Amino acid sequence: KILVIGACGQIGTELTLRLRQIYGVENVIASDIVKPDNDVVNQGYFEIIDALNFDQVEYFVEKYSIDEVYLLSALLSASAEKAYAFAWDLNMNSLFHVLNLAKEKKIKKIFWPSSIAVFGNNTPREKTPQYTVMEPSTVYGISKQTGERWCEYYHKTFGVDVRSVRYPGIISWSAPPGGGTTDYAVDIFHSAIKEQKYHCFLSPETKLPMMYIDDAIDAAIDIMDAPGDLIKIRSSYNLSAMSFSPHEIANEIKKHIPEFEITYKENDFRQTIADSWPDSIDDNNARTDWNWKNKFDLQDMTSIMLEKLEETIQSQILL
Ligand code: VAH
Repeated sequence: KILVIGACGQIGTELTLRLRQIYGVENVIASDIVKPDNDVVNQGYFEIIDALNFDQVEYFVEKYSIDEVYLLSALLSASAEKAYAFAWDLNMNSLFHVLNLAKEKKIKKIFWPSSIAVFGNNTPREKTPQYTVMEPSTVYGISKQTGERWCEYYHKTFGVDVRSVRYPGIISWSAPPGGGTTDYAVDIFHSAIKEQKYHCFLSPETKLPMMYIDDAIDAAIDIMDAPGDLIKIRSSYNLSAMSFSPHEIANEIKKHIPEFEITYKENDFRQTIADSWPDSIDDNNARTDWNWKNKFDLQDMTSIMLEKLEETIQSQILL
């Protein structure tokens, strides 16, 4: 049985639906701190769990005889800067609760996402290596780097089978943007369809590593399905799919919506966050160890996002 904690977030939403397709609805329990009216809640088991409440997590792990936990609850980069003490508490202690349940042998396997936010201003920006300088300057990045250290420690010291990947910015259409710096690349599609224009909070040449959601979900499931002895890195694996700037994604959108216009906001606090992150990532270890490969590039993603959002917005208008 699988428990998804944070199942209503950007990754959790699509991950839960895909896990139910693969393993059966009855074998995937979704949970979050809120209970929205969506497919995750309405199409299978759902429980309200506060990831910070150890007793609650332990209760549902035992109630459903959970074997694997996908822990996705966290405050993302921009939100975490506005509530740093809570972000540290949520991002770290939710991880400790799940690591400790595994240490006590109450769960067998954990997936926990890290991020390119673990890299900082002194990290090499192009094709950032798996092993390099890591001086994160954001609350979110500090919590992800620390979390990686604890994942590796619990694996080495207590034999906990925890697996992790460093996600780039993730682009998806089914869940609303969740307070990330890279979420401009989600917002831009909504605005392009609704208003044929977008006021971007990052500057035109801000190049960032990005990934379409289907590749992100594949990575989580593939690393969890891989035989344990292939997972040689127990901090977190670099992952890469594509890199683009606001200028480049705007030009790709214009191929579909010629009248689309982009303007740029100056001095947004998220520019400082984005400037501290790499331009591109070397993910050779993940490709070698457990056969990771991305399938979607900027062109694929843009046409899918516009098509899916067009449908969604049209259906909402009809409702
Ligand atoms: C954020 N989407 O923007 C997340 C991600 C690399 C960025 O961690 O905070």
